[in-house]
Amino acid sequence: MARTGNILKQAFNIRFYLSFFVFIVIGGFFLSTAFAKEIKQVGKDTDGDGKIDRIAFFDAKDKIARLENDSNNDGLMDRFQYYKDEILIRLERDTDFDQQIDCIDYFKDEKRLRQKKLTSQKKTKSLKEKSQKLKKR
Ligand SMILES: [Ca+2]
Ligand SMILES: [Ca+2]
Repeated sequence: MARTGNILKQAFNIRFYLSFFVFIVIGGFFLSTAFAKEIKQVGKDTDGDGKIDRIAFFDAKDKIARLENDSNNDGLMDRFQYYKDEILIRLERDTDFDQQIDCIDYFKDEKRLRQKKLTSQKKTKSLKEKSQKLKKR
C-alpha cells in the first residue's frame, strides 16, 4: 500500500514539475515578446478641445518608449519622440504637416548630436500608417 502511495506521489510530482516547466516556458515567451513591445499607451488631451493631442507609449517595465504629439491640432501626430531607458534618443518631426517626417534629431546624453533634414525626394518615412492607427481608436 505504501508503495503504490509513493508511486502516486511520484506521478503527481512529475506532473507538477511538468506543468511548472510548461508554465515557465510559456510565461517566459510572453514576457520576452512583451518586453520588446510598447504595451501600454496613454492618450492625453492637453489643451482640452476634446481631441487627443499627445500619446505616450510605455514598455512592459512601464518606462516611456515613445511620445507622440499633435503640435498643430489637426488630429494627426507630427512630433515623435523616441526613448531608450527613459532618455530621449531621437526626435522625428513633420514640420510642414504633410504627414511625412522631414526632420530628425539624434540625441545622446540628452544633448542633440545632429540633425537630419529630409528633402521632399528623400522623405523616407511615411506617417500614413501611424495616422490610420490613430483614426481607428
Ligand atoms: Ca498635427
Ligand atoms: Ca512633413
